[in-house]
Amino acid sequence: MNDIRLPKELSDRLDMASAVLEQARSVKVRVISHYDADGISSAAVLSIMLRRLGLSFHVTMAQSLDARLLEGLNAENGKCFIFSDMGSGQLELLEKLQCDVIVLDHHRALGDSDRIIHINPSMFGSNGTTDVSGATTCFLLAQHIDEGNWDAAVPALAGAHGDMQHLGGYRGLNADIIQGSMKRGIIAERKALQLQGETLSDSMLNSPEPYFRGLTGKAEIFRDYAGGLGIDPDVKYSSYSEEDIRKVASALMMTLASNGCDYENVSQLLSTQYFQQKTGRSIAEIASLANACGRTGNYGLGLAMELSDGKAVEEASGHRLEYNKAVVSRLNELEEGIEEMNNIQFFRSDDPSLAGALCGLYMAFIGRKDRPTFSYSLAGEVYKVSGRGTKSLVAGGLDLAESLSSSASKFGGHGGGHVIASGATVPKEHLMDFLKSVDEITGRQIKGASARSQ
Ligand SMILES: [Mn+2]
Repeated sequence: MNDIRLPKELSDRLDMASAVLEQARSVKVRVISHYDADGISSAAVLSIMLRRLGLSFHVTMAQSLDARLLEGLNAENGKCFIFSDMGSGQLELLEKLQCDVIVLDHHRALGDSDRIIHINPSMFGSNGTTDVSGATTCFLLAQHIDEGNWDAAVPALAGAHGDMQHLGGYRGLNADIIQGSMKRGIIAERKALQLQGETLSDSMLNSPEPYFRGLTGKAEIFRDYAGGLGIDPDVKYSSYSEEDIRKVASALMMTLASNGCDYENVSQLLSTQYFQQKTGRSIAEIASLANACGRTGNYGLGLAMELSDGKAVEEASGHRLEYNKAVVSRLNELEEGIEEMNNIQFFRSDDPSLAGALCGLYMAFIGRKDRPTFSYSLAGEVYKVSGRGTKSLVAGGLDLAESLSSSASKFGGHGGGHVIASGATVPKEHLMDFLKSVDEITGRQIKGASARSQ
């Protein structure tokens, strides 16, 4: 069964990777993956694949690939390295490793390499932001090696979900994986309320996604709102009638729409969801637990939770609740307003581990929609900056990967990522100059596009 049609060049590279792994019997395979939900899910896909190949391996999650990490890796002799959900931007650095290196990534590739088996579908016609994630790229290799690895489609899709690629329905290679796994009875689809937690109170008081401006985390106001709907907020969703579901969904969608949220985020509330047949677990739930594990530094637990539905799930849920409460309380503060320039909005985040998530949630649910959002956190001598846009801003010309990387390089930093979500590191004395440059480039991108379309 050939459900995933791949360009010849990409499938040639998958052949090369599978040949390298064939030869890896005598060495230990070292997996280095990004620490977010997609990266943890990538590691889960690779674990399933490597286990089935009977190879011994060791997984590490990393926040970024830098020279120091590479130095440590180089000291480990005679290994085969796999980098997942990262690496395409650091090929030159990875070329220094004295052994076989496979990169499985979907971030914008800065060049290519003869030394490295560089697998990135975005170089061969797929859109790395919407069509394929790190974990679904890993899955391409897994299913290429063994049809039996189709069970790894569950963590693969959780990774795509973690990178927000489910919004508006899965596309491209992700959609092929959905179709292939439904055909094999690995997942099933069903229309359901997309709310975290078991009751409306859980969802509205302790969950930052979706975030309802003016309601989320605000117990008294929320109770009045629920009273107005005629819904007991402490009744479990599982005992809702069809009519309850419709009533709650339409009220919440109206609230999101009146907060200016994109249609995509609004319609997501009552939408098709995918469930693992064997366990009944939803892809969205796995993604959200993986995200919380990544954000709280519980990487090993995140991986264990993806690979089994036992005690790890319970423990991960506890970390998620703590994490969610911290995010909701910070978003409540940000509702009061953040700083702006002509074309961007931005805020300081004292907790770097929350910065990217806050930035994305602020952009999607709280802030102005006519400009991208940035957060900055001090980390030693540098500021780490996260940027998030919306699909309509991207359609209007926004390219955060370009604005962040070119602005950062002007001031001795570096940056990159996706058009819609990107990051940069900037020496601390240059933060404001950097933001001014991003503001200017953003203005050009957005206005340039509207001038072209006139
Ligand atoms: Mn990713």
